[in-house]
Amino acid sequence: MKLLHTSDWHLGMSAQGRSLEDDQRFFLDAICRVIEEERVGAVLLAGDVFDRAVPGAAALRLYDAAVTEICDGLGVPMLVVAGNHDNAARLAACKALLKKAGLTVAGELTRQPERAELDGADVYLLPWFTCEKARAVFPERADEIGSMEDAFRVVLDAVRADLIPGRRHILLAHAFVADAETSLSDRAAEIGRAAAVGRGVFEGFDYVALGHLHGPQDVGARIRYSGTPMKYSFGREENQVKSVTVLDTGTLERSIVPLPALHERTSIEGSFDELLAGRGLSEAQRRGFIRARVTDRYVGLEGAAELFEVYPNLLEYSGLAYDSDESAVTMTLDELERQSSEPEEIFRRFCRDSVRMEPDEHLLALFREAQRDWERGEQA
Ligand SMILES: [Mn+2]
Repeated sequence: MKLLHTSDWHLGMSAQGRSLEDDQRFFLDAICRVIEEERVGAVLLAGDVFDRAVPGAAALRLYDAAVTEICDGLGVPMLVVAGNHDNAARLAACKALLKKAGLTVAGELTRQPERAELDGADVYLLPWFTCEKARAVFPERADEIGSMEDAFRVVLDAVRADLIPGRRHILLAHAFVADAETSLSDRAAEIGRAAAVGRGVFEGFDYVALGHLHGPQDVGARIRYSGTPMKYSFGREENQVKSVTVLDTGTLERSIVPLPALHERTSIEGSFDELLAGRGLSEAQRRGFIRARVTDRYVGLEGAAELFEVYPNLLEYSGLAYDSDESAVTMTLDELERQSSEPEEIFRRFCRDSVRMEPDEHLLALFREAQRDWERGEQA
């Protein structure tokens, strides 16, 4: 049987205030096509289904549509564990009913994790948990639990004691394994380095399907992060090929199936004019999510508007600081006072010195309008 391993959907995540709903629907559709084309027998979702504990309506609609299509439309069972971004109780609501419909959800840690018996393979569902939770669930071994590593050993000892010989043993979990590579969007992971566990805790399993880290990677011969289905940050994630992992439970061979993206993610850097020329980028990159760093001037709203003309999905931009050392004001107070009868000239000098650009007619018109408003206010 083939299992599709995915994780960290982060439904409801936005990018700089911009909804990613279309992007997320795009990868969900792509995952459904992989399930059909690869004749997948079950889908494993390793946590961080949602981006927040209380997902918004749009995120819930995406989840609803995706699991309905997978479990009901395609008739493929789905196994889901809660991640640290999910609210365990909410995710596992109506779990007994959902299980009958093909959706098995593990929300909170229990003494004996849920086992899903598939054709020739047993999948154990281990949701994200804390040391505190592990101590509460295993009070008789609470003294042994001083770190996440200890907690995993205790929790997985209980699973190992229950493995059925002759079957494939697959673990579905949300965890931070030490020495794995992190991305900018692994917010919780970066902060929680102390919560990392060694790969040794997973002894005894034929395959460990992990979620938590956003870059697809193996962290051992049988331990893998599928990574997110889309790029959620600039930087390291820009160069990752996002994918799902398809595991054959008979041969334990895996194939990595790349997922298409609605928007590429690209960081660009150069002078304002260079960036406006947009050279060196493919059309898909130019129309994708862009982080622009302007090296020769301040980028105000005017400059941003020009960049948006070239990069319709510009998410972040930065330029020289408005009040950086490099943009020292060259006018003394005396000079200012002498010139105070000519506000427009002061404004021009301000633009040249602080913002390093000559104000164009449009900007000057706005300045005059503001000046008129101010004068009217003074008289009133
Ligand atoms: Mn995550």
